[in-house]
Amino acid sequence: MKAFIAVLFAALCFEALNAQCPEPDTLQDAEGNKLCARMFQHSSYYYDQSCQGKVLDVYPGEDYPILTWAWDNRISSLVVAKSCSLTVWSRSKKEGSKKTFSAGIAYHLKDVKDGLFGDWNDSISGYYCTCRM
Ligand SMILES: [Ca+2]
Repeated sequence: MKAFIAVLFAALCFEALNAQCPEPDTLQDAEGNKLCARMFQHSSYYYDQSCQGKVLDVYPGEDYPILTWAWDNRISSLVVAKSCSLTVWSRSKKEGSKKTFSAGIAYHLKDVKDGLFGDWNDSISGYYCTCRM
């Protein structure tokens, strides 16, 4: 089981070849399966390069209250697929602040406020993603 998780994790960890954020209407994985969301390690000042670094593919119905160390507090941009919504938490086990993103592109999580002074850049520690069928 551990080996399987390691392989799966490696597969999910490819780097974005094209830093342009994918379109919510056509979001799919490398094999053509429908995704619920895709999250990225880095963003950029330039909108057309704002989905950079490591890529985390999120499938419909995925519920991860605890992120691995490789992703905890690292996500800087994300795309939510059409008809889907992604709920994130700022602390693991669905604690801390909570925010729901509907279909669309969040180019800069730095610009998404969390309370009065905080923002969501490098702040996501858990997520749940769901799509209307
Ligand atoms: Ca980051």
